[in-house]
Amino acid sequence: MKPYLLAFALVFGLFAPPAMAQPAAAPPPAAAVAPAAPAAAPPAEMTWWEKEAAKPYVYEGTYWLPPAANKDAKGPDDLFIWVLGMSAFFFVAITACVVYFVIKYRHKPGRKPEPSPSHNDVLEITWTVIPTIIAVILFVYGWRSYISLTSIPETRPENQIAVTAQKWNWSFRYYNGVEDNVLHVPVDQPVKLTMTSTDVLHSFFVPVFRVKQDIVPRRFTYVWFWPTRTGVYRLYCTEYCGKDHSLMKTKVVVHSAGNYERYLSEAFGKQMSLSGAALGESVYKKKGCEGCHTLDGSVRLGPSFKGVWGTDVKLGDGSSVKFDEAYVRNSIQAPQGQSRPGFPPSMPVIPLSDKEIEGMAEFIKAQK
Ligand code: HEC
Ligand SMILES: [Cu+2]
Repeated sequence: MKPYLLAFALVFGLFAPPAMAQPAAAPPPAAAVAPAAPAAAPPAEMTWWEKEAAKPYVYEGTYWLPPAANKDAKGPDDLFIWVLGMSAFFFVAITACVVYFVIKYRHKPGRKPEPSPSHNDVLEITWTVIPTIIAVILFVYGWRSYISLTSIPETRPENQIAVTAQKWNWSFRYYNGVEDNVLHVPVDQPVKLTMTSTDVLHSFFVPVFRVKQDIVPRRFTYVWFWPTRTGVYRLYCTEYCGKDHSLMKTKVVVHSAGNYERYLSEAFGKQMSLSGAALGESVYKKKGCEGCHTLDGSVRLGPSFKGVWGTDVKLGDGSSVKFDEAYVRNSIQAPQGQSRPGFPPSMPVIPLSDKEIEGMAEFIKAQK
């Protein structure tokens, strides 16, 4: 670490407030007595696991990493403290020597500079042997935690979760077909993630678990952890993956014993019961369409779905086509087949079932 960064870390790390300041409560509106605006449509009923995920984070942000909630986090934590402590020690020691020598040997009238010694065996052996020992200790520590991070224990099928990262969305798929944007895991059991990307490099990072792993298109990478505490924690993408990289974040919900199984079976029931526009909406949110297609008319990577149903769509080859069920199906199954001018050919092939495609068409039809 560069000395100035370390100084920064020490100053801000030690004096940062324990939690990010919450915005002050908004003052009551001046026209509090005026009749309330017409109430918006009541929000759809939340399931218990959605309410669980909507709870506040167990740890709010500070400069430091939050306390670990993974059985295997001691290695990386010890190493971090070691490196930080050593950097702090050498930073202070070297700076003190520099200041001392600058003052002691400064130029004075009548004092002649002395030639530097050309050779000093004791000194040279010392400054080779001590750093070598330090480097070897760090290597052994690092190697040990690397081995444990990459030795994935046997887990039951329920705890093996498939992760798809895409611009700019996370999708978690469980063994029974349940899909979610929030990662649900059980406490006190090893969990294994098998991850891939549909587009560019992404990276999975959950600070409380102290695990970070790149996600690579057309390849699978793995990560595992053993949650030790229930609650809601942050999950980030830590690979710069384009314009909305900073929004590519979600949550991990660590469930207490039994609740995870309840989530799997009830979410499965809910998913199977969806059809039509409700299924389309769920696909829109869970399969990453939301990352590129808005519902409010604004353009992200792809065209918005607002008010497009039944219109004539101008295609790149000059022809035009009606926005109907067939166009939706073609756009999803062969995204580059009927491409539109002004949009990059960046729509990925996202496999959807016939029922999901029909639901998607219903959902787009409903965006007036
Ligand atoms: C990475 C960005 C991206 C994602 C994710 C994405 N799309 Fe697209 N989509 C595009 C782009 C860009 C176009 C327009 C270019 C083209 O037609 O080839 C498009 C076009 C479409 C069209 C035609 C719309 C029109 O106005 O012409 C439909 C329908 C569509 N996408 C549906 C979906 C669905 C459903 C999903 C989710 C399962 C999805 N898209 C996910 C980028 C994306
Ligand atoms: Cu990303």
